[in-house]
Amino acid sequence: MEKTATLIDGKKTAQQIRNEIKAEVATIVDKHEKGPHLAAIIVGDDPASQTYVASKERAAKSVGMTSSTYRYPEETTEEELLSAIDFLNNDSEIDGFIVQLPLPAHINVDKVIDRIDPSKDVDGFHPVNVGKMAIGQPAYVSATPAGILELLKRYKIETEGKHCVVLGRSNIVGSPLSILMAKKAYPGNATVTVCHSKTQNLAGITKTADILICAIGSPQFVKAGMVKEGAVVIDVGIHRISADNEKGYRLVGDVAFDEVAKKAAYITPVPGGVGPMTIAMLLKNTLSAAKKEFY
Ligand code: BQF
Repeated sequence: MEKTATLIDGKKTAQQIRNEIKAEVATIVDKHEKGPHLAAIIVGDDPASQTYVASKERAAKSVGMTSSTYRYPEETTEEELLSAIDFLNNDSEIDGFIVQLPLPAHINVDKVIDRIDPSKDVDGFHPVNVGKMAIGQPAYVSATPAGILELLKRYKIETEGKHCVVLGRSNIVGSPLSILMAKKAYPGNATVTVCHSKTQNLAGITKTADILICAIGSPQFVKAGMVKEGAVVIDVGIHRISADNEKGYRLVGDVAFDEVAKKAAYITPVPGGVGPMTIAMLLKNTLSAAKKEFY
């Protein structure tokens, strides 16, 4: 028998977290007669985004939270979207809300995120929350990086002194992860390298990673030859590739799973790895919002 990596089960871990949140929500409902309320704004009809928002709504309800989704057509102007945000900022019934990304090209995403009240920014995308996270103050942390740290913690993966290579430098995943993994904390205390589209000798660097976090946005980009024997491989990618099944597609990550699993010590699958954790951590942030933990 050939050896294979231990699977880091995000689906199972996310279910555990939802159970923990559900118990806390029940306590809040007992005391205040209402649960935390998460709202979502979605603009346009991108099928993947529709799926994500539906998952978030279902997950919120599954833990006893209230969930409201506000749907706007593709042609919605930036001004209209900003007004919708003002409305939710000022609605005391809403504990936290998200604006589903990506937005249509005619809308400036930075302006939109800037408009969200930081105390309701459960996605942790507002510059105030990003800044606080960066200097170690209590803040909403972007759900995907938070979910990855939670997986490392629950699987008791050692991070101190390890070389953590982050592939990708997005505002939502790569950048915050690189900051968090370098912090004096657990998980953290790692030596962090950020790689991106201009990185020279990429495979030479990834091969030195004890922990390899793949968030480049290119399907099955990371091959076995880029991975060190015994590495921990976290796959943040999520891509629909056409397949001969009912849906007409299947999901793959940024990692060529089958070949990399033979080399890694631990690996997250796609689906069922980081994705479900992203949703669970959004609920955790919403619970924090209802408890007014940070603001
Ligand atoms: C799973 C996202 C790119 C751009 C915008 C579970 C999700 C995905 C996969 C999910 C994502 C990706 C979300 C699985 C939310 C993660 O079982 O593997 C859940 O819903 N995600 C998003 O809201 O916006 C994105 C990826």
